[in-house]
Amino acid sequence: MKVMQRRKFTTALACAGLVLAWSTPSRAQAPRKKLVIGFAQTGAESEWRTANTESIKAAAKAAGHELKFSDAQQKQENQIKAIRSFISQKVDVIILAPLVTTGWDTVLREAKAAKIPVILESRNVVVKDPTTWTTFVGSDFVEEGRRAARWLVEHTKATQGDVNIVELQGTVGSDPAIDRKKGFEEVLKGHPRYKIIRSQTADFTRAKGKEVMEAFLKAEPGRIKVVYAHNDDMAIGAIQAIEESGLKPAKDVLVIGVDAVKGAFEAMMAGKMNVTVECNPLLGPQLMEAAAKAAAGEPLPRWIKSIEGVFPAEVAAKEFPNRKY
Ligand code: GZL
Repeated sequence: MKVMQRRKFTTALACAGLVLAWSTPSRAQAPRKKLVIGFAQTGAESEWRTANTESIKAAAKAAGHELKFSDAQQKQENQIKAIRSFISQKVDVIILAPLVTTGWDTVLREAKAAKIPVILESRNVVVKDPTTWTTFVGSDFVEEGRRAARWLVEHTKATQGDVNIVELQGTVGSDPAIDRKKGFEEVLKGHPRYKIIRSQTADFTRAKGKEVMEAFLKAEPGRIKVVYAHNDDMAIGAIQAIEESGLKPAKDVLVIGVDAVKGAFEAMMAGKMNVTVECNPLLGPQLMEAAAKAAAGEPLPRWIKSIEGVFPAEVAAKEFPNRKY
């Protein structure tokens, strides 16, 4: 075997060994030590968020870690206060579900100075110094937006004329709201008859989803063909508004949501919703694995991405028994 070939072969063998070592927990691996983890959650704005909190609490308990939990009630300043408190308590790891993408530079620098790794979950941030956070555990929101638009184009290709869409956006400035809008619009760019005629935040909640949809229906009588909601809670609120206006949800107005929570499956089984794009909240086990590696100073990927699907109404009844959130 020529020297170069042998060298390549040896290198390949070494790399294969490395990958295997990283991905196959060695028998001799020391048991993970008990961690003290500070978790700054956004609040309890949706079914998704409730399932997310439950998953993380259960996984921390199962791993034998102490979880210091803070509910920010949808206020970024409360999350910043919680992070500062975790730093003063010298926790081992901080998990942050950042309400919005900006405003984190100073406090994340403080965590870095205190040598406490920060793991982002469910939403990402935009900061000057990306080394102030270790990894993001969560979904590809742009792809979720693309999937919603692809379903709509495929599902309405037999119709004629303009397809007027109203959009219920998530929390202003949040990663999922920005990126689900971006992905949806990216796909529709190639289909000019699809027009977003109204778009407004309803803050990921059912109550605001209903309120904003009522206003859209009053402002655009008889024109709205589709409502695209950045989460199922707002879609369910919109369904109530559509019904109270005398129209049939999922028939007169197509209803598209994101998350794939149980409420969406129930609405689809009742014939009131057309499709939901999955966004997995059950991130607890992945987060505990990442926390243990971060605390041990082991390498982590910058993004631990969730694997997700799309669930149209036709499969809702069959899939519903399998749903875990
Ligand atoms: C997504 C998460 C979003 C959900 C909403 O990772 O941040 O926030 O889609 C939740 O239901 O309120």
